Amino acid sequence: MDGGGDGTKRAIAGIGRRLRSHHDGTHTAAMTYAPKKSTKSAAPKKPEFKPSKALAATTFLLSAPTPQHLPLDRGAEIAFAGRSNAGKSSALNALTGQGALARVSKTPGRTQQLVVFQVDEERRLIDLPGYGFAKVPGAVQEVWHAALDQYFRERQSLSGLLLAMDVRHPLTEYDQVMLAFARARLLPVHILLTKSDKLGRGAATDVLHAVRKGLADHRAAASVQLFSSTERTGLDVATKWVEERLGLASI
Ligand SMILES: Nc1nc2c(ncn2[C@@H]2O[C@H](COP(=O)(O)OP(=O)(O)OP(=O)(O)O)[C@@H](O)[C@H]2O)c(=O)[nH]1
Ligand SMILES: [Mg+2]
Repeated sequence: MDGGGDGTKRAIAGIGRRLRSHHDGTHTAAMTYAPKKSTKSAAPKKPEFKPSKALAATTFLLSAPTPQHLPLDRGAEIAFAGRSNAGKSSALNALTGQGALARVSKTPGRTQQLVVFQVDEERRLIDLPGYGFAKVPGAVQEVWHAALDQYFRERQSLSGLLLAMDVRHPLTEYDQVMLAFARARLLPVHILLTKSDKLGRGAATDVLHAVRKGLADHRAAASVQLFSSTERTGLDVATKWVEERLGLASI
């Protein structure tokens, strides 16, 4: 069985390679990544986290099957995007301090619509369906990509993209498509390297640095952090970013 160390080296080599291949217009398969050895004793204690008052007030508003069904395009919203099963809905729940606000599932591809949560009358969080799930039929994926494309091009109130990537599978081909969408409209991006509890601290930090370097090498402007919904780590930094993008920081 592979240990975390070998897996990390392979992963880091893969990040540069995949960013290069994306720029060449060629595509490579998503890498797989070895889980950490089960050295449970190294697990850090769960830090105390109190969600911000504003985010704690978030409520479910509606599920939109297409961008046309979204609420009025005014105020500010943050989209939570990422590969299927990356931990988008879990991150949304962790940030709002509400365990069951967005639906979390072991079955990839569960969030099928644009699920809208209202922070207040002028601010929203949008839980987007995950992409890249092989069992979703090609035709459905195409419709979905067209919808995403439209959403990113036309949505004026979209103020930031929170991109969730499993720390064991960062910067997949679809993630790079999302980064390209964001770059095309100069949309600020913050990357959560999710499920960081699945790797040892050293291995997770190596991935963090490699992703940062990979993005810088390709002038893809995005902030990046390690994040774990289950261990509740990285929540302060992520909250700050969300609040700044929603214009809540100075309130
Ligand atoms: N260990 C660990 N598991 C997590 C974490 N975050 C999410 N998970 C698990 O990963 C699975 C998928 O989580 P979701 O939050 O539903 O992922 P999603 O990106 O919203 O998935 P889709 O809506 O299907 O695209 C669930 O079984 C979660 O419990 C984390 O930080 N650590
Ligand atoms: Mg989801």
